[in-house]
Amino acid sequence: MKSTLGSRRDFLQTAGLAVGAGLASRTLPGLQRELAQTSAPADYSLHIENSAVEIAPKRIVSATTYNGQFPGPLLRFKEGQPVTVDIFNQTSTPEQLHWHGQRVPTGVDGAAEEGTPYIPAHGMRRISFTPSPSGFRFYHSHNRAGADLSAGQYSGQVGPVYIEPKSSPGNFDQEIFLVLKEFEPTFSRGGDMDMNFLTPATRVRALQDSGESAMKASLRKGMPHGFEVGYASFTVNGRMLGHGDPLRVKQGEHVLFHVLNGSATEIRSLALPGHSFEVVALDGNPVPNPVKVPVLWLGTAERISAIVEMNHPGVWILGDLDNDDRRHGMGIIVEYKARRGVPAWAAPPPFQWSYARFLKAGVSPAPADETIEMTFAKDNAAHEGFNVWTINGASFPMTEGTAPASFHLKQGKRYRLKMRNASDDIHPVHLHRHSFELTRLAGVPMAGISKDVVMVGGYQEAEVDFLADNPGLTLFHCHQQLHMDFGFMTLFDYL
Ligand SMILES: [Cu+2]
Repeated sequence: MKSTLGSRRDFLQTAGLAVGAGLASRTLPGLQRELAQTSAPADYSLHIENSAVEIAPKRIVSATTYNGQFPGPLLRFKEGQPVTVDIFNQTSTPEQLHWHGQRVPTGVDGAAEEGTPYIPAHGMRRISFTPSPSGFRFYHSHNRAGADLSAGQYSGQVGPVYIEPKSSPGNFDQEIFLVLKEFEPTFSRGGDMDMNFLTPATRVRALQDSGESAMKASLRKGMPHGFEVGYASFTVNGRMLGHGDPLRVKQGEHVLFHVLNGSATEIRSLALPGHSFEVVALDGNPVPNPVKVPVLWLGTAERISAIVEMNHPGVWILGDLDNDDRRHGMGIIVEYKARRGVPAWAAPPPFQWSYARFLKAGVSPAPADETIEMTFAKDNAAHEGFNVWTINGASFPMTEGTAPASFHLKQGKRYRLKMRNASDDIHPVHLHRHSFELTRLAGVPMAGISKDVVMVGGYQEAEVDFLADNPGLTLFHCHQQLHMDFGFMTLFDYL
């Protein structure tokens, strides 16, 4: 069994001595002073820095990265085994590093809204926490980007985390991490989100009427469509299709792929001609019913772990279904041993994504103690040309600071979040520091699927349940950077 991050990076665990050595070579007095106060070396160290990233030969983008590379180093933790991480910020902007999908306290979660201290510009923070739950997680910047397309998750601040379970994760011959990410963002007018891939597609009439009348009223006033973001280049593990090392496989091998959509704003899909993916985990959490699918579909920040049996020898493109995005780099070559030739692509048979494929029939969720209702709405182009987003009529302040919590939890209670999307956009909705169970999507009841991001389709309703078991301020937001930065956030607190 070998483990690779794509094909070109070994995971990095900085030895204690290297922290000191690394520092000695830097002339940042503040860092040295602060490190001198810390006694033992940290288990891991991450350096936030501005770097050149070569996404294809002679195609170099400038990005903020972790440890000078994209994606950031794969961090392998052990479930329940405490770790310390030194985070050095070598940029001139205070930073937040968020441990997405982990059950951690507010002081280390990495969200200013929850009160996590910033990693100061040209400074550092040492944090300690106990990684959990096991499975595929990730880390990323939680800075607000606003109108700055070099900030937040638009740049290179994304890296994978794998928390090894106490029990065996299953049988496979090779484990491959894939981080999907676009570069060179630009603003455009009007939406291009294709959500026809998500089923069921049932829309709620009342939500549609309200969203469409708001949009018509805005356009009638002469407002343009709000800004959206597009990209010039697309990468898998930081390389455009055809420009990194291929993934090398052997016939008969079972390859476990851990796929992360590290995009700031986009939905991604992935297919490998002639092969199918047995989905074993969503957002790092094992699914009740692992089944084979021809296509993976991931909203922003979603993860899928899937096993592929390599039973169709050749040289193939593992790539996005979107022809344009794939031609601009969103793919990676899979090469069977002793096979040569031009990598082949073939569109998969028609397919639609549904979370319900991975649940066991006839299971119903536990009853909730309380239901919290939320309605999401869009105020077209309302803030300097950007759409403003509201939850129950209120948008989160656009300040990079905190705000009073809007929802109040009692520890130990099970809550049902009933979300109603009165916009035509699809939203990757994320809850910090807790996992949730999908309990109803577009009218279909379900149970047993645990996630930390759920795609809520345009004019659809979704329900998720979570246990209030991790006290402290808890951020809830849409993970689409343009949406979260312009109001689509709220806070829970514990009473
Ligand atoms: Cu959104």
